[in-house]
Amino acid sequence: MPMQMGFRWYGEGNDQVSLADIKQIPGVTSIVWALHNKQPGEIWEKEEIAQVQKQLEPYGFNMDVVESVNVHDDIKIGLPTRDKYIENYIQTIRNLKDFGVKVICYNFMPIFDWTRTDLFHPIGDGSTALYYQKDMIQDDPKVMADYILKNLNGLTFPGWEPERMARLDELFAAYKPVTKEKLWENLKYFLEKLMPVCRECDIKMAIHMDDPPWDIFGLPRLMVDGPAIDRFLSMVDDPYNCLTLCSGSLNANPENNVASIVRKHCDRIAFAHIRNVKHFPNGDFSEASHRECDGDTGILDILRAYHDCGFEGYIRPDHGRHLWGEGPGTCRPGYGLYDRALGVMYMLGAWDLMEKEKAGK
Ligand code: DNO
Repeated sequence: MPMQMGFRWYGEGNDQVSLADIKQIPGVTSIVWALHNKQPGEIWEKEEIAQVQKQLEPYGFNMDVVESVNVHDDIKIGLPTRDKYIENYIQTIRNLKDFGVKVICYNFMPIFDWTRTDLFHPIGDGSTALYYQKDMIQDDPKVMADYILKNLNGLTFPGWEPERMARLDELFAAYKPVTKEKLWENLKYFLEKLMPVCRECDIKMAIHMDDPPWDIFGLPRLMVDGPAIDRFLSMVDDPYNCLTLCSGSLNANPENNVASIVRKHCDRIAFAHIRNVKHFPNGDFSEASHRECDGDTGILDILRAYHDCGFEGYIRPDHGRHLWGEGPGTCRPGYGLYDRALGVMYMLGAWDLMEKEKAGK
């Protein structure tokens, strides 16, 4: 199977980008989807999945990749109630199998998903991008949660469910005993329960990198660098225990060389996110266009590594800048139409050229 190009879509009525728009981007075959109205821990029912299938069908997109089936906090904390939520997760996997789903992207970050301090930061060319100002992430997580929720303009955002954000004190107290080692144990417990079902259903679990890849607000984060990835893959050494290798999440730490991780673990990367990041000397970073020279992530080296390794998984452009009238209220932070479409073309341009070279043409 050749590499498949995907595009993230948040669903009918929940995304300003339409499937008809996406259809006009050359080369996109997979819609990266989710049931965004679902709370972590709930079963995704077949009738609900069938509705998405019905929406995608006329456009000929496949629904092979789900991003994300979110993991309930009780599983991450390791509470006795986790078994009930793992059972629900397993039922969701079984239901997804009936629709041909091949990859489930998820994350194991305590409380928060990705974290930024400015969702629409001007980057100098008239566009805006997601931005992380290091010294703003110190004390009160509530200030940040309020800011993010306000800027989502009522759209759902996985990992930032208002219901969970309203219980932040309670959540922080529950995570208190969860050390980094405990979190590793809880991740292992979760995956070991899932693996037999994944094998039976032929669905790969693909963990997303932690974003940013370091502890925040005193909460431990696991998927932060090469050694952590090595540990994760050998901890549950199963071909269905895979990675969503997110170049931008990892490279927020400039020490992380994503291309070398691709070369080492390509067979366990089920899903590739391509995002470019520009670093500043004080530890701040800004997201950038996919073009290699606009950031520091080494996008072409990464694409070359995937190509050299014969990558046959799914790939998608990740966060883009907000362009040509996109901004607060008119597009989801990081998920406008235009820059991600440009990202697809950049990636396919590089890929097509490498294919041609390989074929000796
Ligand atoms: C951010 C995304 C993440 C990702 C989840 C996976 O834009 O990369 O929200 O979908 O962490 O569970």
